[in-house]
Parts: sequence; structure tokens; C-alpha cells
Amino acid sequence: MSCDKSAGKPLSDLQKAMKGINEVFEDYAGKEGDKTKLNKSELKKLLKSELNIDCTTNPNEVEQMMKDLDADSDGEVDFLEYVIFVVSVTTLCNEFFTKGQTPCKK
Ligand SMILES: [Ca+2]
Ligand SMILES: [Ca+2]
Repeated sequence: MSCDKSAGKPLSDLQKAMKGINEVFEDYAGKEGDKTKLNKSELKKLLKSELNIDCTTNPNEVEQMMKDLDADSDGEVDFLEYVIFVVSVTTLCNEFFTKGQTPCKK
């Protein structure tokens, strides 16, 4: 991203967060198949390692999550769909960050 190089200034917390969001996506999306998209197993790994959401006990949960995220129904989560997900987790699951709860738990 070109805005990474903004005149040697240290990144703000928000810029760092945005960079992190990018890097996490690239990290997990690059593991299998299409490097610009998360497939189901990549999504599962990302949820578990980065958000501590363990959906492995209930496969339907990943299935459902993928369906919810996959706006264009191509069976994978692209960067835009991922960003929308990150934003919704950030806004809807505020207590997840403050109390360490996982949004997957009912
Ligand atoms: Ca992939
Ligand atoms: Ca998609």
C-alpha cells in the first residue's frame, strides 16, 4: 500500500491496526488456493488463531459464518468481505475485546 510510506512518520495506532488487518488477511488467504481469498479452512484458522473463536466443535458455525460473510456467493471470503466482517466484529462485539468473550458462544 502506497500510504505505508508516508514520509517516515511512525504509524498511528489506527494505521498500525489497518496494516495488521491487511497482514492477517494476506497471511491466511495465502495458505491455500487463491491467495486473495479465504476459503473455509483458512477462515477457520484465522478465526481460531487471531480471534480465539473456535468453531471446530460445530462445523455448522463455520458454514453459517462463511455464508454470512460471502456477499457475492463465490464460496470464499475476499478482502472486502473480510473487512466488513472485521468491522462488524469490532462494532457488534465490543464486549469481546473488553471482556474476552467470543462472539461464537451463545
Ligand atoms: Ca486462499
Ligand atoms: Ca465471496
